[in-house]
Amino acid sequence: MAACQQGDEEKECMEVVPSHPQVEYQQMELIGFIHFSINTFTDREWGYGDASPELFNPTELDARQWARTAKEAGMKQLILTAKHHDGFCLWPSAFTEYSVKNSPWRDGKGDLVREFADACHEYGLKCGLYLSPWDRNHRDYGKPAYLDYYRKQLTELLTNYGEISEIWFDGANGGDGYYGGADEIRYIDRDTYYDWDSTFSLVYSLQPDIIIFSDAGPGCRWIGNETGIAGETNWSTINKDSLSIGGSDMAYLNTGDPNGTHWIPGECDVSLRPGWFHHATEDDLLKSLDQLIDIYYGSVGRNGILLLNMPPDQRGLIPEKDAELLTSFNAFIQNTFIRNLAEKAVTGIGEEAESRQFQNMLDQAMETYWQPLPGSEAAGFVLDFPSEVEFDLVLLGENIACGQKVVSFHIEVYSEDEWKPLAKGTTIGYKRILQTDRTRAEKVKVVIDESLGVPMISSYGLYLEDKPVQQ
Ligand code: FUL
Repeated sequence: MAACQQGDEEKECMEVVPSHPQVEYQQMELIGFIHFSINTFTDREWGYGDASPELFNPTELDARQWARTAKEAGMKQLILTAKHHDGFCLWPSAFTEYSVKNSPWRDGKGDLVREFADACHEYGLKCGLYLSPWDRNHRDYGKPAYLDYYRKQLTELLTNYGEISEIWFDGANGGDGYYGGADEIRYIDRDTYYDWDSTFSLVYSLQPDIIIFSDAGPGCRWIGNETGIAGETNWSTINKDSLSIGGSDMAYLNTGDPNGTHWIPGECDVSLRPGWFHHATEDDLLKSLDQLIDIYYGSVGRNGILLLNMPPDQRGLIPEKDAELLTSFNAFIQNTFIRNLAEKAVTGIGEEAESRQFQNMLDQAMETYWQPLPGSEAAGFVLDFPSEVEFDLVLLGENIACGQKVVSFHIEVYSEDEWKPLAKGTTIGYKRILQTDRTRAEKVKVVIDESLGVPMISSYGLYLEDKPVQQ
């Protein structure tokens, strides 16, 4: 049982509900990924673990440029690959020589995790770190001794850099590698080797409010693909026992489960470029603005968090073209969602209680919401406009602090003296955006067709897309 805020009262909920950090996490909507490491200099995606630290030598590295770019893109958090699968550490870990301390960058005195964390905090961004469980450099990988090493590294990262809001545990595990010169293939039993429960306890003891990402949560879950697209049906609830890190069913991760035992919202990761690391050969292969907009509707617009990767180049800077694309993406979001056309409506329903409820959906607060009045027959509401309204996006959101309830809904519009169906959807969750044909209507009706318990709709909007005209 958990406590959830309902209006001014706090009530006990029987449902599966998010923790307070999980609500805050979801409210960020858009966050950024920084893949940067020795791979940036060897032009690889997965380093083997044997590249010399001498190769790591960014000439103009500026973590503040990363943070500024993220801020201008509307992101609320950045996550850095402190250690990718090759094992190279971006901070001078006391437990390995395979790190920035043996590189020419800043004469071996640099600490990129420090510069990154400071830049995030300076720009008001939350700070997250990626520490790959698979380590192709370490001689003990695959043996119990490696776990001790891994946890010591986690302790360094979660103790020395202020507040860390998310830790990323990747599912790629085991295979060939350098492994201290052994040069061999090592497989691990992904269900037992890492003893994740002990690692999670350590993480929470060091950073109690942190969000732990993995295929299996517990803070948030992988959405099951690397294209940034959540299922059209996307529950934040899922059965934890059906998941395993590196081995979960991807279709299940993509949709979640209405009967899920735990609240583990989906995080949708995708890169601006074909690869996760920067490769000069991909400089002309950036996603288009239209593709990014589709990803936004498929992630944030389907109750997900969008984790967008923007890899710095060998200078240590996010390329100008990538930064410009991100700025245009943010301008699209801001310009489209700045004007909620639903505000023009006079509610069709006369009762004061109901019109107050309508206002609850227009304010920015998630804790205030519309729900069917006791005794009302249909779970739905009608907006009546003084003159026809024109829109092509419908936005709905639930008060997820009290769980996710809506199973299906549909929209109807009234024009030329008749009601016509416009669109339908399944789950809503924190935010659901439906794209529709450009539509003019005098009245718009939202009907909740099926719900697990009484729905609590906390946001409602009608918008017209503001896409720049393509040259
Ligand atoms: C994957 C990794 O193997 C990729 O290199 C990348 O870091 C991506 C975000 O996660 O599983």
